[in-house]
Amino acid sequence: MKTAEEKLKDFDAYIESEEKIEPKDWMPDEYRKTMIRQLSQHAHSEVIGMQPEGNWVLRAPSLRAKKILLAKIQDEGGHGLYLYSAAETLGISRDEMIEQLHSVKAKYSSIFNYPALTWADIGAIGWLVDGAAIVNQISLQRTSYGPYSRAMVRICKEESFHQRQGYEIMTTMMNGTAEQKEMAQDAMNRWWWPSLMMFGPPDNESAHTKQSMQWKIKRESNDVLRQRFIDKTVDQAHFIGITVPDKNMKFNESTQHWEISPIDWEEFKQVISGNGPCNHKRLSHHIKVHKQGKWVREAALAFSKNQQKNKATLFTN
Ligand code: FAQ
Repeated sequence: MKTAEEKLKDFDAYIESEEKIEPKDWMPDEYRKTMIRQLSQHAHSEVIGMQPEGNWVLRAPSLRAKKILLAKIQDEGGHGLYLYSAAETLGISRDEMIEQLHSVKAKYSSIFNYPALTWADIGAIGWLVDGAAIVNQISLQRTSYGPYSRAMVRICKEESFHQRQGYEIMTTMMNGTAEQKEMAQDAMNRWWWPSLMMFGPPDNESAHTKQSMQWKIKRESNDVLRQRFIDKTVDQAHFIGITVPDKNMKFNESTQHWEISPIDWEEFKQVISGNGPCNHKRLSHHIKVHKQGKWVREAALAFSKNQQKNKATLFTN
């Protein structure tokens, strides 16, 4: 029988050899805890993220735009479901995760505490928010937990369509009337900084990065991913003639990176402590709808129990 120390040594060696950890494998409690925290936060973000966009389904400017937006929102719900299922393989139930969300013990992404005020915000969410999400998630395809890594592969395929639909909206508006250009710029001004905050605090203040990178849960640090997103997105902004709201931003020829002004981390802290513009609205809506959906969950459960009973009778007869 191996000691805890020996098990940990084997686990570390296994991670080092780029093998995936699977649900029934032994893992340190802290690894399990971190994985549950990140997976459940990620799942909650996908589901809460449906709210700002859902607000625009009935006001989409054309049938084409409405169909695309509906498909995107539905995808986000699906991502939430894969991620809740992946988290459940670690021994936590969906009900527990939802309870932690409702009692503010679990977080969801800071970005979804901002309002979607105009149609251009739908463009900005797709371009910037999905754009940031995809940079993070491409890296997470190589995460060490098997079910998370596999969910990420599928999610990334869909996110790339989401990013393109947002960029298409922004491109169309930037080629439109003066008012449309103004709306697109206004959305850019409001979503740029919050989308940079999505990557989390700077590396030197990030509580979990060091251990998560040792365990290959995170493959790259918050700052590295944030910089990758900045470099990609600034070029895309220039291409459609939209201004990045950062007067001091400059291109560093020697590093080949765009350097930005300092991020307002106080705003980030406020938002993740429940004081963002929409925290209360997002959570209370989720709680209300979850209560309203109780009968659906019960009916689905009763149906599936009935199916199982019928199957059992079929095999015993
Ligand atoms: N918001 O030590 P770190 C999407 C917290 S999906 C809120 O750096 P970590 C799709 C962090 O939890 C977007 N809290 O933490 C879509 C920790 O607090 P805790 C979601 C944040 O975990 C698009 C503390 O700060 N994506 O957008 C945030 O190592 C459009 C210290 O931070 C994911 O969740 C934040 N932004 O790194 C849907 C990706 N950042 O838990 C609909 C998976 C940090 O100790 C429409 N997650 N915190 O109380 C990750 O990659 C990581 O968890 C990070 C944070 C990078 C987010």
